[in-house]
Amino acid sequence: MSKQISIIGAPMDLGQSRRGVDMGPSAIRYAGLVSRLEAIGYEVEDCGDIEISRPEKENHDHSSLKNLKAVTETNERLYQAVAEVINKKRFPLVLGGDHSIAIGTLAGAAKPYQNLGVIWYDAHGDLNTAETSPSGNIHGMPLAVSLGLGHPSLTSIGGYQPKVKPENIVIIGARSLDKGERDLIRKENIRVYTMHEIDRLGMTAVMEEAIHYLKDRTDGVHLSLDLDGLDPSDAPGVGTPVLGGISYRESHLAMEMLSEADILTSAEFVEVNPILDEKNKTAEAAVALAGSLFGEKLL
Ligand code: 6HN
Ligand code: MN
Ligand code: MN
Ligand code: MN
Repeated sequence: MSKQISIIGAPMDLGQSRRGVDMGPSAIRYAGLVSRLEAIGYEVEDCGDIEISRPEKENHDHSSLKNLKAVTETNERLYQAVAEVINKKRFPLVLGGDHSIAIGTLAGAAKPYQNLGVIWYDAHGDLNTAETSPSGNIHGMPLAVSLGLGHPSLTSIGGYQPKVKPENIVIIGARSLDKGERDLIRKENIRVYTMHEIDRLGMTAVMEEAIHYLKDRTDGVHLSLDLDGLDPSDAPGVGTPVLGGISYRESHLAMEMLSEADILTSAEFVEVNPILDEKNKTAEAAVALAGSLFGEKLL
């Protein structure tokens, strides 16, 4: 992994309907992200936040997708920002924002690779399209978009598609999947470690398997960490909490194992909503997990 990290804030809340997640990057910075990474020995550059397009009052293309135009424009900018960081041979660390920003992150992160692996750490699959979505919220769609499925203005961001192949994806922590998402997972045979596998095998075995699987078939790996993958008792500041999630300790273990495996080429932390949080607990969890992910050691 590059010893130089570039942080990009993507304070967008237009991919869903609860305000406040646009303050996620601030809350994560406030919780001490930069100094935490510097203390491990990284050279850290904070690029600040990308510009977020304003939502339109009316849905001018009459699409069922909420704020499609603004989400598209914003992700085009995020794509550019991530691509620039990678061109400088630095490690892109993107702070959300709701999970719709993964569309832009992945467009940038996947570009230099033939087979980018993706670890999707999340309570949800985020594999909906306009046809299967129960909500019309684009934050429930970024993984499908990255597979080339969904609205053309989203799938074409970055000028190429798909960004990732179904066999290069591992979903960890799933416990809420919509019907269309389950159908897609079965059809494409996407590897999913639900809470059942985490309970049954334990996080150690799950991560060993996931890492081994990705190592064999990919030439880079992106971690997309949705804080709602964690249990709401450990990460209450998220817009779509689901009971029965991954614990704080299990999450640290997962990050430590990723650090040891040294396979990551990009990462993002999303869905931190300070308005719904308890004393910045979720942003603090994000920073602590980033510490483990980037190799922080107690002794
Ligand atoms: N997230 N599956 C639901 C939907 O509206 O499509 C929830 C999506 C949650 C998305 O947490 O990033
Ligand atoms: Mn109209
Ligand atoms: Mn998500
Ligand atoms: Mn989620």
